[in-house]
Amino acid sequence: MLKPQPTATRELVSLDGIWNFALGSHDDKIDIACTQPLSPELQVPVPASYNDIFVDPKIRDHVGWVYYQRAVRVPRGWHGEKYFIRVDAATHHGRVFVNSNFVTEHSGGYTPFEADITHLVAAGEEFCLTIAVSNVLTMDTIPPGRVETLANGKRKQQYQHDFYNYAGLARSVWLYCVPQVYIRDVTVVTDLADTSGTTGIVEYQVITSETLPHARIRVSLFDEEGHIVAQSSGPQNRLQVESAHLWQPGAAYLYQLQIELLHDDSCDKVLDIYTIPTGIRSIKVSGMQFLLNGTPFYFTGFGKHEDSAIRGKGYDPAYMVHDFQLMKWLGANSFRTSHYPYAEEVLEYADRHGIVVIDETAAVGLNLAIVAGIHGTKAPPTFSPETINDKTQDAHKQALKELIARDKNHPCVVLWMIANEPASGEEGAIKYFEPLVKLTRELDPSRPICFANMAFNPVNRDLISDMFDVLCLNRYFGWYKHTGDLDMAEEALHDELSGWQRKFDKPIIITEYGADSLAGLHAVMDVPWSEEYQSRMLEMCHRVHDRVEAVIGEHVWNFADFQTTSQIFRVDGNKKGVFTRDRKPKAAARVLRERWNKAY
Ligand code: GCB
Repeated sequence: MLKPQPTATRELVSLDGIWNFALGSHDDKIDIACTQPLSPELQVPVPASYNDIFVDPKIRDHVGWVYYQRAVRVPRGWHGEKYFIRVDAATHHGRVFVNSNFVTEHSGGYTPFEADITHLVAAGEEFCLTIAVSNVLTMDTIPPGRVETLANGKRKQQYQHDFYNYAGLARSVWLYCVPQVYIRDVTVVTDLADTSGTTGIVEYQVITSETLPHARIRVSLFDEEGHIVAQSSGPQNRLQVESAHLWQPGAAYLYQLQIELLHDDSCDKVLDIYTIPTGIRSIKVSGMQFLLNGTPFYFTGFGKHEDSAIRGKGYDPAYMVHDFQLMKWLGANSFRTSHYPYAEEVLEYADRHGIVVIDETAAVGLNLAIVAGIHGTKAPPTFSPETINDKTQDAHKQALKELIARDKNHPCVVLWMIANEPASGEEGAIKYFEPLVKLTRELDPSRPICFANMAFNPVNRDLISDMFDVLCLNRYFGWYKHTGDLDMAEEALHDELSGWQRKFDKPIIITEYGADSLAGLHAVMDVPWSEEYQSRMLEMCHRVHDRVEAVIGEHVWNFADFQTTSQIFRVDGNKKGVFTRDRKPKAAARVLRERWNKAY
C-alpha cells in the first residue's frame, strides 16, 4: 500500500490539527447522530491518543466508540482527479463518514486504510468528515483482549499485554488525489548479483489501476546525485546496477526508483509518477549468522514503544528524531517495533539513517499463561474456540498482509516478527502458526521471519521454533528469575542459550533482556530497582552473549520507561527503560554506550 506522496501528478493535504471530539455510548453500537456536526466543547489534537489529553477518567477509561470530526474542503483544482481519505492509524477500529455517509471501516489499530470519496464530494466543496474510533479488543482482534462488565455495570477492557491500551487517531489523516489512471502499488526487492558485492539487483513490480502496454510504464533508478543509473519499461523487470552504493547499517545510501505512467501518444506526457526510496542490500541467514550484504551483522539496540507523556502513542517527529539521536549516542544499530507496526515516518527515518529494523505485527498477548502466572491462577488453554481461535487467526493473517503491504519496500526492515511471546509450548500452537508462517513466506520470500519466544517455553517445551529462520528469545534472568542473584542468573542464562544453540544451530537474537529501575534509586549491593542493579544485570547478560556463538544480537528491554495498564507490580508504568519516559539517561546508558560503541 503506497504512502501518499506529493509528486508532479499527485497532491496531498494534511488533516492534522484540532478536531471536535465526542464520547460514544457505553456499548459497541455506533451512534449515527455523532456523524451530524458535533459541538466543539471537546476538542482533541490529531495525531495523538486521546486518553491522557483530558483530565477525565470517563474519557481515559472509556470502552467503546469515540468520534473525531472536522470540516474538510476538497481543493478546487482537483476536478477530474480521484481523491481519497487516508487514515494512517485508528486504534483499534475505524469507521469513516463523509457528511453522514458511511464510507469505509477497518480493524487493526496500527496499519493504514483509505477510501475513494470522489463520488461523494465535488472538487471545491466542503464536507464534514467524521471518524469513529473504537478501542475494544476481543478474542477476534489482534492484539486480543476481552471486555468485562463489572458488578457496578462499568465496562472494563482486559488484555494480556503490558503496554497501556492507548486509542484514537495516533497518526496522521490525509486527503490526497491521484490521476484517473494511476500507480496502485509497487514492490521492490534488492539483492547483490555476486559475492564481491559490487553489482546491485533491483527487481520491481508495478500494479496500475488499469492494464497498460509495456512501453507506457517507464522505470528509472536515480543515484543520490540525481543521475539515472538504470532504466527499464513494463510492469515488472530486473535492473542491474554496476558498482552499486550499498545500503549499509550506519551508512545508508538511497537510490530513488521513479515509476512513470506515460500517455499513449506522447512519452513526454506523464499521467502519473511515484518514487520509492530504494536501498540496495542483501539479507541472508546462513548457519548461525545473519548476513547483511554478505557480512555477519550483530544487532545492538532496543525493543521500543511508541509512547510519551500526554500524547500516548501519538506520532511526534521531535520525539522520533531525539530517540534516534539517543540510539546513535549509545552506538545502537537497530531496534524492534515492539509490539506493533510503528508510524511509517519512523521507517522512513531508519531507511535514511541506516538503522536496522525488526518489524513486528500487533500479535502480542496470545498467551493466557502469563496473566494466570502473575495472578497465581490456573491458565485456560490459549488456543481453543473460546480463546485464541480461528477468528483470531484470520485477524492475524490480515495483520500480516497489511504489515507487509505497507513496509515491504523499506530497506531498513530485515526481519518480520510475526508474534510476541505466544504460547509456543501449547499443543494448539503448531496448527495456529503453520498457516501464518506459510502466508508470510508467500507474501515476502525475500526476508527471514521470527517470533519472540518467552521463558515459559524453553527449548524442551517450545513446539514451533523449527518453522522460523532466526530464534528470538526474551529472557529476564536476574529479574523475573533469580532476582537479585546475578551469579545464579549468569549460569542459568548460559545453560539455556547453549541448549538452544545445540538444538537448532540457528542464529539467536536476545530480543528482550532488562530490569526495572527507578531513576535516582542507588545502591551499593545488588538491590533490584536500583540503577546500579539494572547496569550490573545488563553486564552479566553481555558476558553470556559473548560466550555463546549463536548469539548475533541483543535488544535491551526497553529503550524508555513506558505506560502500562494499572497493575500492582507496575509503578506508574514499566520502568525497564534505559531512559526515563522523558528521555533522561539512567546509569545503564553508560554501560551500553561503552559496549556498543566498539565495532561489531
Ligand atoms: C515481556 C514482554 C514485554 C513486557 C516485558 C516486561 O516479556 O514481551 O511486553 O513489557 O516482558 O517488562 O515484563
